[in-house]
Amino acid sequence: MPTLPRSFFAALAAVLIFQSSHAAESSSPLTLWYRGPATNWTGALPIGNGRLGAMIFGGVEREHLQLNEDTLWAGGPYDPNNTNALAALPEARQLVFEGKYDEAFSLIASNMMAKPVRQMMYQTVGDLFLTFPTNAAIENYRRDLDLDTAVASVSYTANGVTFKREIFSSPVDQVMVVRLTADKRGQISFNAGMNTPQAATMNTEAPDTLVMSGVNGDAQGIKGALKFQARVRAIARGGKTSIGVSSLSVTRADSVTLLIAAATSYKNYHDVSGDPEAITKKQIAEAGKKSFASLLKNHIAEHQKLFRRVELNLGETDAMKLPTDERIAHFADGNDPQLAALYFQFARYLLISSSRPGSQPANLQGIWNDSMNPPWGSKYTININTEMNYWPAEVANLSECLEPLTAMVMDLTQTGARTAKVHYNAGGWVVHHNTDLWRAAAPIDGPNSGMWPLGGAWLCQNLWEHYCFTGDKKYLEQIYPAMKGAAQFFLDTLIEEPTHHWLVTCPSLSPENKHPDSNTSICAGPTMDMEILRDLFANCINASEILGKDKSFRDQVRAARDRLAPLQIGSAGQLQEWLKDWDLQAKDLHHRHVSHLYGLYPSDQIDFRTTPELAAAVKKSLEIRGDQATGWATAWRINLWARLHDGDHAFSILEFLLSPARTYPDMFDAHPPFQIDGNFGGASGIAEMLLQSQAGVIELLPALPKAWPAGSVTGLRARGNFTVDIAWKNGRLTAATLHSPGKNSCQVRYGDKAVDLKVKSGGTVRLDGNLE
Ligand code: FUC
Repeated sequence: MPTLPRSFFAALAAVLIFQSSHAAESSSPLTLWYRGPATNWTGALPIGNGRLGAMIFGGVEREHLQLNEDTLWAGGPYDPNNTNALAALPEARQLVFEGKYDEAFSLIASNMMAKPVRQMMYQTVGDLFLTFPTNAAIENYRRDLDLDTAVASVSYTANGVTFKREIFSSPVDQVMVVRLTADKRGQISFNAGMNTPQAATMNTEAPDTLVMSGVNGDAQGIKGALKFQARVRAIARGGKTSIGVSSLSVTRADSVTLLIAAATSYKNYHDVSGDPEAITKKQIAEAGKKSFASLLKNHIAEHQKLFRRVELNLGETDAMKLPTDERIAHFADGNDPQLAALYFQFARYLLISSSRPGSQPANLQGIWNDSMNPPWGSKYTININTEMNYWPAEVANLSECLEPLTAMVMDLTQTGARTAKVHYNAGGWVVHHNTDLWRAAAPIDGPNSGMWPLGGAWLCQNLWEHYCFTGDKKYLEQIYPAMKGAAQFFLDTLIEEPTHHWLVTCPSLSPENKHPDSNTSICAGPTMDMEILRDLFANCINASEILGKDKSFRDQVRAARDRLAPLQIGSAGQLQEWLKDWDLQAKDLHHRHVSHLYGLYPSDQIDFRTTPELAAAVKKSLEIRGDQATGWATAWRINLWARLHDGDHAFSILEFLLSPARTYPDMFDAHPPFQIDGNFGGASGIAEMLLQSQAGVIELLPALPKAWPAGSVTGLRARGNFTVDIAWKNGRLTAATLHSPGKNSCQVRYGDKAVDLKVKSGGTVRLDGNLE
């Protein structure tokens, strides 16, 4: 047992006991449910196993599953680097330092952007339609998604027969499963067919299989290089199964299990030699050997291993009896605290379903996209969006879900090394504000968003956080070369600005915000760049010390860190977004990006207690920016207000995020349009209200809003390898439990009381609410 100060034992009786409130009841609090089929895509319900996903519409006469596979993107391996860029770099820098921003913009636009100037997009596989011969009156329709089992269901009664569909995407068997049953025999009849906007052919294979075989398309002059295949096999009990040229029908079966597989020839960003036919055939054959019951059991067990780690109870009211879309419409009226808990758990469900070891990272839409040309290509935008996708990964106890992001960063160290060389003649590696399946790293779209070389450095921060939460030294060894390479690029490219002789990035920008001195965002040394580099450099110094290597590199990094431009407070008392005090004259005072506030969240350079002046400046900046923005930008503001310890303000922004303006009926975040980052940022915001662990302190209920007077949470994670359970009543902490697997220590804080804990060996420490 760990040693505790005596005061902690005073009221040790208050032990937390949490009942599993979400067992298998039909209307469990962890269920999204609806009284009718989805009328459009953002009403349909998402399932996924990290890689293979579907949106389920739940129609009675026609079921529609819109299908995705996370490696089906346009194009093929390509090198977007622009060999003209390097020659233009010195002049671009000089123009920026002379304040000739518009001229710098033109030079960058014509010489320094990627070729092609846009990246490849993520695309749909297509659709599976099941058409049922129903024209009877329907009763008792219900469509739902149980987050605890990761199973979507549809049920209704027609002609006195109750029909049920259960649908899931199994991370174990790598297929999607649709189970159709009825409470009377011989009632299941349907036709199945697939559609796709891709270049593909539809075939059947006797006796029971539909096959879609296709190739992906060209984009921006980059040739499509992927083959893909989707297969649907019907396994019926009773009745008759037959195939046509491109469709399949089942008549009068007692029950049917459909197995759906999809794969592409993508192996990695430079190898597309996979065999999707062999892969999907094998997946269907293997799954076909198992009973539905065992497929379901495997699926649920694997899902719950991750999902059940965290339970959140914010209070329950009668509003829970309403369908989810009605609850979203009324959340801002108050009195539905459980909807915030459901939103939090939905984000955890989405991360588990869109990012598992071996899959691609969650993109702008996770893995769910019905288009060939989705908004922003449904890519990886890394000037906020992809990083935000992973904000809840550690605190919400889904550490494993980070693995695809780590793997992508490892790829980017290779493609980004070439971009560093070609565009900057620098060592290390660099990625600008976007990347795609092919790990393109050069600046895209246009100078105002693309000329930002910090994307890779920011991604390294997500990886470093994984180490901070887990203390996993092996992982640190794995990612250290990526961190070092990211830092090396900046050691080679930081440049002294003429006024104060600080080291700055140039050319760069404060993500997507135009400054007043021109019609562009191009500038030198924006605050966010300095903050990200201060973190990256500090992490490299720490890591090299922990791993006992690279002393001279460490010294170089330390020297550069000391010369970065400092944080500055501007004339309105705000945290300056740029080197110059431009904030109040900026083109858009309410701009969605709050990049310069990175220092407060996700970073801990600015802290409510240790740097109160800077925290006050952040507050001022937030007040100027306003509370309402796009989905992800609204979510970011929640995290920031939570870090300012203003729970009521954070909650009022959450009310907006959880309103129909920013949340679709299926609970997907509305940028608008749909973008998944808001779901993830919203969830991390809720966690930040209940638990924070930056700056070496574990803080309990730092920003508890009045709207959640009583509740409990178990299984949240804190930096330093702690798992934390907290309970509260009447707005006051009643008890907390900290678990740690090994020798450990930390400072725990609640309000203005703090205490140091020393954990001699792994175990559990229970605290009551009276920290003294
Ligand atoms: C950034 C944001 C946009 C959008 C896009 C995908 O560029 O500024 O709002 O989220 O990414």
